[in-house]
Amino acid sequence: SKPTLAVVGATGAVGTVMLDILSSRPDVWGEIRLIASPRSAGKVLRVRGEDVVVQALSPEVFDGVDVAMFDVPDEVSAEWAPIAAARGAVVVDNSGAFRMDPDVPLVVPECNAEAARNRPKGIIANPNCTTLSMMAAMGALHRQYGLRELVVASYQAVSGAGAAGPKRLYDELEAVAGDRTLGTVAGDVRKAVPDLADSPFPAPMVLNVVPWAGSLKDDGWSSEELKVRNESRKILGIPDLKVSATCVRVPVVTTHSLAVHATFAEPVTVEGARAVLDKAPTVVVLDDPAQGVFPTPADVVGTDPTYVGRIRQALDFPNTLELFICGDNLRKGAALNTAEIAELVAAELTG
Ligand code: 2RA
Repeated sequence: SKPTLAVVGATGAVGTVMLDILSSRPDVWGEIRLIASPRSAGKVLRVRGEDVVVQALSPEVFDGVDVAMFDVPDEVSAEWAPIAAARGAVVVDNSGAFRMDPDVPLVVPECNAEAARNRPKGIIANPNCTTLSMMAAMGALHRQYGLRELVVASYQAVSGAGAAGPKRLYDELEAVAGDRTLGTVAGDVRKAVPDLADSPFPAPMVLNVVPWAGSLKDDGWSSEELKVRNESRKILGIPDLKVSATCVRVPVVTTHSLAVHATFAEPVTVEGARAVLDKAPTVVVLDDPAQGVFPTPADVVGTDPTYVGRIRQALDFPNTLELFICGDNLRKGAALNTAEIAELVAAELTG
């Protein structure tokens, strides 16, 4: 019989996209159980064209569950993923709680699908959306040329901060709409938007870019920047990969972008890289600047592939490519990759 799936955090920003994804992918699941905090219990959500009542998170709710996807804050996953695993579910967790645990595989099916089978804790981690948005493309290039160094600047969408992110951006857009003087005097945008104390962001997002995402770690690094480094190394299986990232939030609702400077062991050419990326099933090359063709969030949001454009051989750096990569942070960056991992487990369970 088909395995039972639990979706924990069904009402959140990623959970909402997950229900859409589960409704449109080949259906490998028997029962789908929707789970959320007691506050959201009793809500009715639609999945696969059917109404499903959301149940409150409890140990018993995992009884009979084969695979449990978690899209909840780190501390909720840290507490509840082991409870679900102890009740027999394989957990696919999209929080940061377990990603760097040596006993938890961190999986991107295009890069390391086989790692999902080795899960001593019954938990598989899904990467952070910033790293994940470039992995399908970087994995393909790594297999061909041998990746050695990665220097990345991110351009992250506000929905990476959860449902409060887009709400804040739309509120700020309303506050500045119609004033054609804004953005001309230092501090004028800050004065025009609602109180920043109520924002998930530390500066205005509208008419601005903000060089900050995540929380402050040692020596001035942000948690997002360290995740790009640590997670890229683990997913690609290159423990000594040199990585340096600067993570920036931009006024985009959904779809993260990354400017990538990637150095390889082998000589690279633009034509060769394009051929490698063209062959990668989930990567789409959009690269014809003469015709205005390159990936932009507004043009690719809501779709599944990883888009790559602006492919150049770095003029002053041997064996190095410059790339611009876009990926929907809620789909491949979160819900879609989680669903793909869960499907790997479902295939394994049903033999
Ligand atoms: C962000 N990467 O964009 C984070 C979400 N986990 O804020």
